[in-house]
Amino acid sequence: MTDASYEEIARLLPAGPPLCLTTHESPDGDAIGSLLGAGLAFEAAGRDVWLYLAGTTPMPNEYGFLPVDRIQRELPSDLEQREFWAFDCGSARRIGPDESVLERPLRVINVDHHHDNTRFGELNLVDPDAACTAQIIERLLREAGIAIGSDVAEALYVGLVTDTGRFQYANTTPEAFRLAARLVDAGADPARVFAAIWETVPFAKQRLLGIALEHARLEASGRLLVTWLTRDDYRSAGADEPFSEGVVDHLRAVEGVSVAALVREPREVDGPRHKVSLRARDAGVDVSKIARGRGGGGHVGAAGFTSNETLQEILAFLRASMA
Ligand SMILES: [Mn+2]
Repeated sequence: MTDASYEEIARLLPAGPPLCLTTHESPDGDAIGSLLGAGLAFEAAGRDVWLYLAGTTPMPNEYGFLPVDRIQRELPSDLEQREFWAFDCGSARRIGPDESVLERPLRVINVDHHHDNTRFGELNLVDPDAACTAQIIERLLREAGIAIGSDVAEALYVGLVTDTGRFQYANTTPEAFRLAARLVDAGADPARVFAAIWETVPFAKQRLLGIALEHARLEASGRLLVTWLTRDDYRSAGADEPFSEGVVDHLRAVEGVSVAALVREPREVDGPRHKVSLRARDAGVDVSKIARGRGGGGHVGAAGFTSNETLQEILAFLRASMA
């Protein structure tokens, strides 16, 4: 368990053993963009690359314009001969339910920007100042002298534009804008990315949002806005599991709210009973701390946890966390 520098990790890139790259379950734009951006760049540099995502949850359809068909849902049969790189995973649990996977590869390299990263790799490059994991990857590629093609640039741009809330969140630093400029120079198309991600919303996803807004209620004197989605809600909206991504951001926009929470039933009946997403708006509340109180984690402003508690028990916990 060592903290590595950019230079040390960049040195591993030009040549080495076959790789298995992965990211977290229920992947967001930074997860998918980082996995594909790194995968395509490493491959173009001559590396043997297997891209892996645990679980069977369908990929969010808004990222379908990226080459997501490159991502395998099974581990490679020769995992023992591969180096395993995890992107955007704050802990080993984020990779998937079976943490013993990490015992099989040659070694594990953990590349992430979550401030509460557990350093589960043999080498850990954790940069909480990076707006997104894609930013860390772009810097690694530059330091390794690996050129960024337009496919890589567009995947990394997706990580940047989604994790910064389209350049609106507090992590939108001058470096985030400089990175955007470099990626657009390298061939990323912001208008195409915007249209693909934000103007292709399935009607069922808007219906699910409608149900979530209808359930929403203010707690803790209006500082907490919480809602929930059951499996029946997904069914009645005709929605797939990833369709709830973004719901919690709509809640956060409500006047006076400092924490927004979505409690939802996952599709798999054999897993945890609930998944909880948290967003904070004011700097005074660290939602990753609330999430850690139930074994989860994340960023100060965006975090989550899974729970076997009932909805009522989770609501009571969240209310108490706001006290
Ligand atoms: Mn991220």
